[in-house]
Amino acid sequence: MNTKQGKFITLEGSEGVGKTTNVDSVCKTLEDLSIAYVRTREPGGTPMAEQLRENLLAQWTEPVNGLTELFIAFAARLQHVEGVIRPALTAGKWVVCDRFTDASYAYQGYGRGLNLEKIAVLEEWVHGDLQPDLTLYLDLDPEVAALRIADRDHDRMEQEQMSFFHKVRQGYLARAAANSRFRTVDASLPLADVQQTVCRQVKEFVGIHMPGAN
Ligand code: Z5A
Repeated sequence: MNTKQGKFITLEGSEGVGKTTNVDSVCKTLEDLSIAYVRTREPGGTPMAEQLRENLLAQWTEPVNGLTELFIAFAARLQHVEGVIRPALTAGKWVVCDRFTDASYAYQGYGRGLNLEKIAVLEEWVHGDLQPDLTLYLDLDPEVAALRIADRDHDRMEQEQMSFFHKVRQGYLARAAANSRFRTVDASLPLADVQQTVCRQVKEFVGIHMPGAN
């Protein structure tokens, strides 16, 4: 049963769009409003889920099946939802999460071409009663995003072809168009502008759900 009291905010987008940077902005906004929150990420958020993340992103000498990626993501998610997200929300804290199930649809569904209905079955099974309340989707041309992280070491997923990341972006745009909890942010703007938009979106959301907090 879902007994959550806090609110669940997720940030989504392809690699290098600025999710981690803007999670900082969301957390700062909540702090300024004296709202208690837990910051976390996917895959990850618990010791076991972090280890599953390493498996997902590691270089392997064997081909990695998209379905294997999906099962790893959902195994990590189950640990994360039950061990961190649900307890925090039940305790009245807000949760700010860098990626969640929309990433499975975008990367494994649209990117790898897995059946979206089968992903929906896993979603229902693992956290059917628990969905984000607000999803900030940072939209950016993957070629521009790649330039932003060009000087970093690239993990297995980041070494995919550019065509893969274009499919991922199309997936996110499709989900953003279909779900009212999404707010799409133009991540091609200068960082200060993106942060201002993110901060405004969070404040608007807080204004609706905690009118006294602003
Ligand atoms: N994955 C999956 O396949 N299935 C799933 O279900 C889930 C995940 C949950 C790990 O994600 C991988 O897991 C990911 C999808 C897969 N694979 N890939 N590829 P991750 O979130 O940990 O990894 P990431 O997407 O690669 O994150 P990142 O590289 O850390 O990027 P980011 O967080 O979006 O960006 P950033 O670090 O905040 O910013 C990058 C740089 O750009 C940095 O220098 C910033 O200062 C700069 N920046 C940020 N914003 C701006 C603007 N507006 N202008 C200019 N420069 C900027």
